[in-house]
Amino acid sequence: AIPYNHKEIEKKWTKKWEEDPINVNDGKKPKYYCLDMFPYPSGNGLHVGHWRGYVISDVWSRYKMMKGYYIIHPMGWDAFGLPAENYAIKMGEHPAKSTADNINRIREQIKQIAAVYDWDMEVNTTDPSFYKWTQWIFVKMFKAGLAYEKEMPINWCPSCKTGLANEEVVNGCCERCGAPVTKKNLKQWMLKITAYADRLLNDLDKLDWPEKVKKMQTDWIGKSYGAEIDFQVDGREDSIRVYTTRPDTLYGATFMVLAPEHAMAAGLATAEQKKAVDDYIFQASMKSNVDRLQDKEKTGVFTGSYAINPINGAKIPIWLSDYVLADYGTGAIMCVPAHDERDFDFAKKFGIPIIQVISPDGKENSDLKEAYVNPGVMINSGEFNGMNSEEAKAKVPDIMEQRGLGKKTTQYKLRDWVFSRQRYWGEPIPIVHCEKCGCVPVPEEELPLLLPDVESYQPTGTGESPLAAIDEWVNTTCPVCGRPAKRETNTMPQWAGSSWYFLRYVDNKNDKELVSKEKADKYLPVDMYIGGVEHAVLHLLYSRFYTKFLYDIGVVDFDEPFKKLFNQGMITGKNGIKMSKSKGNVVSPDDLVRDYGCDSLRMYELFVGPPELDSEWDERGIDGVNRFLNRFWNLVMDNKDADMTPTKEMEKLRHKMIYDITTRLESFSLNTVVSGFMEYNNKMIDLAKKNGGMDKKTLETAVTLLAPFAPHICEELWSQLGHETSVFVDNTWPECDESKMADDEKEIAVQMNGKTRCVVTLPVDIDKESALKAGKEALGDKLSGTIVKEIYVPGRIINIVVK
Ligand code: ANZ
Ligand code: ZN
Repeated sequence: AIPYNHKEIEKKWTKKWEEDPINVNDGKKPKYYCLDMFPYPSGNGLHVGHWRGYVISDVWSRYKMMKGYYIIHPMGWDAFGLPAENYAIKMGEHPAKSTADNINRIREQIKQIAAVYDWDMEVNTTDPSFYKWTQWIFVKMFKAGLAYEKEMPINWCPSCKTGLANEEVVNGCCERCGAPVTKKNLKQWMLKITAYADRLLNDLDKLDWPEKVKKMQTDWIGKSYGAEIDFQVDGREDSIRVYTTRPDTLYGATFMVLAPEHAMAAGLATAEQKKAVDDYIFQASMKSNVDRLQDKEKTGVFTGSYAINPINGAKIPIWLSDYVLADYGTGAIMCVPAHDERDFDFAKKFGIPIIQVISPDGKENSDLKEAYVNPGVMINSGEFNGMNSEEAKAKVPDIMEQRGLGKKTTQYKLRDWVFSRQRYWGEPIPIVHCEKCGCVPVPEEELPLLLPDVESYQPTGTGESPLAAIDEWVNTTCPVCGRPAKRETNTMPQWAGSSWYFLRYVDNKNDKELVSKEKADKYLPVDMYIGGVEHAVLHLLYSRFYTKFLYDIGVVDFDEPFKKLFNQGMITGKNGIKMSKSKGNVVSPDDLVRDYGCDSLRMYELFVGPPELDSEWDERGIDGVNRFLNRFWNLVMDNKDADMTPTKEMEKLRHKMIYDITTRLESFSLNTVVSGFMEYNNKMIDLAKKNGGMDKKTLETAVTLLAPFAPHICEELWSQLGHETSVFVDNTWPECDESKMADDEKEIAVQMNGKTRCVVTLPVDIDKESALKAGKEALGDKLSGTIVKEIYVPGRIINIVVK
């Protein structure tokens, strides 16, 4: 037979697919949108690690295609932003040129993967026809009050010379370059993502995403509940309202403290305490807030009055102290010395009782050396005893609310998004500053506001972008009043384009709308999104925010962009070290494609390990995959004309193979799909040997199942099997008949008086009488004495009881 020649085959089918695309939209098929996180066109090109995600998404796309879907499977470029600009500066080239060169090179490299991308849908975030809409969204947000300017100390990377969003600071360092981040006071454009905090949190429930990513977003949004609780003053009608983030500790409140400026402070003083209280209030008024918070030694004065703890009726002393600020919360607090450091110090100093109400192990510590601030088990807390403190934290405010003694409060960790970058290579923020009219958006019909050409695109480090140096660009007229005005010179962060690019693919040439209603309804949203986990709180949160905004203004009809998410693990170099040019451990796919072929590399990318985990690249392994493809090739070629009727064994193997491959594929266990193919290939080779051939249906089934993984070789074998059309067209994913998978014979233990003596192989549907007869025959000479009972447990045991 002809040997497997990957070079010829791959060349032949690449050409055929180009002439005759396999993913056709006939208008009748349902759509399936499978999206890759689009790459930065960096100067380093693709390595075998980049391949992995693209292979996973392509296998999934082809599988869905064979299940009858029209696939939306696009590719594009996230080309603005720091990496591209830093690269351009390093190479001494204009970023526009180096970006375009990189895109052209990487596009060719991606084509080697043979993924079914629809290149007609390509987008590039730096293309004016694309960033016109990035700017348009900003203008819409501005008009909706969601984009605003604010002077504030922001995260500043001294090395990248630009401001950063909170999400871009990792452990105090710049997410891009690793330099320690400092603070800088600058006027910033902010996006009010906090207005969407609740929706971003609640709608996570709708998503079929890895729990790990949902948890990261939940923690980042960081919604927490506190409470305001009323404490009645003992012997009086009025009460003092406190603000607390720890309502779970209410049983442990052994005193109260009011800020000296609190409106009720002076009035709480009893006759004996009046002088001391007035003195303290006067002294406190001389100190600044900063001094007050930094004072190590706590000071304070007892008012002489008491309050009633609303949960247990305890009478607790009311103090004044300057560690409570007047302008935060309600200016009054309940003090829980066992669980708050400041309260602990205060209680120790003034001899106030300390009652522990939360314990790590449920046991009380009679000699607390410091406040225990962590969650734990409730103790000394009446009806809450034994409960987890986090649960009590939610319950106490409810109870207070029901009794009319307070209310729940909410706060978030999420902050508004710092959206200005003091860099050249980004979308200009389409705002004009007018002395009379303030911030005026560039009129929508004048978009895109083109990024002007500059001579020097190096960051200035002054807090202004290089655009500020181009007078003829900066100086303009106000779109409202026509007077001289100045353009905003900051640019948008890299995340601006990537927050919505997936919407544009399906209508990338539309110059009237971001995406037409018709196309959005037909092809969006994304059904499956595949990419690395490193984007969990940046891109994946921003995209959800943008989509919700576009939903609110009626651009799209859905408010979540990505129904399902799969995060692939990284391919690393030896010892788990990340592949990078600087470490010199980058493995290029080019040589591997040349030596083994695209199909072998695709399968090996999946074979290296579970797709969701990081896997070390070991180049030698690709041999094994290549050998498998050779053996499979020979099996099909040797038997394609055998004209065999399938034996029962062949039938069974075929259905089991469909079942195993499909269930493993459905659960994304792609490495075990590849090993499954290897096992079934060996079984088929054995069967063919035993029977002098292999039936055509089994061979066709195997070729069909393997096609999403190794498309070229399967196309060739499919045509060798006599088909005129592609294995992906007019062919469907095989169905498995589970009844045909069942074994029709089974091994059954034969016992005498309950002890196993031998084993017989019997048909599964054998009747009782024949089973017992076969069992007795199998026992033969071992059977002695008089039979008193004969037992048959179908499919399991035969037991002959003798005396
Ligand atoms: C009881 C309690 C028990 C508290 C416990 C903490 C730990 P953040 O997270 O910063 O909002 N607090 C409230 N208002 C204050 C004010 N005006 N000046 C000084 N401290 C004030 O902190 C809220 C917590 O700080 C509140 O929760 C309150 O003390 C205190 F084991 O209430 B806590
Ligand atoms: Zn104006």
